[in-house]
Amino acid sequence: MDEKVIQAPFVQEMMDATYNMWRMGWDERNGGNISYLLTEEEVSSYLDITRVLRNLPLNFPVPELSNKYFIVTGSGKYFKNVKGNPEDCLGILRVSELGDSIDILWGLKNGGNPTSELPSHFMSHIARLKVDKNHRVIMHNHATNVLAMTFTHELEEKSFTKTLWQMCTECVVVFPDGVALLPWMVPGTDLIGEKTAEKMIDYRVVIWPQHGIFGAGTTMDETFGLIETVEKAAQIYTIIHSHQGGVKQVITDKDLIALASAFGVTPREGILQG
Ligand code: 2HA
Ligand code: ZN
Repeated sequence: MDEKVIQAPFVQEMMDATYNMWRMGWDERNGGNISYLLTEEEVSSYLDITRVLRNLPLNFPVPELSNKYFIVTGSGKYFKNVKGNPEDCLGILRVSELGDSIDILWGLKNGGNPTSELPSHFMSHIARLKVDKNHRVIMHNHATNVLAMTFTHELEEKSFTKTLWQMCTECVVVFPDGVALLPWMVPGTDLIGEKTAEKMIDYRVVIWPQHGIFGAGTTMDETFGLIETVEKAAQIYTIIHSHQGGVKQVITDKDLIALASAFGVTPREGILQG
């Protein structure tokens, strides 16, 4: 039975995504976490959904997610190791009817718990589902250059977004809504979950200064690609700002407006002039 679960496309996607994120250097040690909303049909094709292994209480009730299924990374698990040991590092769970506990249906085999960032993940899923019925994935990691840029760039959403849009031609097309920023906060808490989710109503990217990035999307590829694109822009920013010669030319506001128009996206208001 468990062999069958490991063959499930959604388990394979978690194994590939975590490995790729580690390979990119974004998930040192146990850094990073992913949660992926699944349908009952998907889960029941691979698993007996009436067989509950464990029930864990939630101290932040999520009645909005009542009876919803997720596959999540485990607390303290190393992304490097997920591919080799998915049943230990991942868990498939169902939120209870009242939204005050979760049933573990598969995985987290050695008594593990879901990601320490579960409040941020669950609250962000609730926020994204309000604005996007196809929403499915929340992904967090410690993307190196995004983190670096939160030391060297002012922490203001509009100017941070504009700088990212200016770094690579495709950025405004990939994230026309821009990026949101929180103040530095203690991770793993309900409070950072609430603040992240408030931003997720309007944004698919939320940056935690000096910590990392949260991305939301409808598929694993799209969410990974979103974070990858923000990270690439932040890398360009860091490279050019450590270059002695400085910046000689930029993508202008006029260029970005022409680009958005050519690709049929609407950049968030109040960032570009012209
Ligand atoms: O250790 O990334 O934010 C997992 C994390 C916490
Ligand atoms: Zn983190």
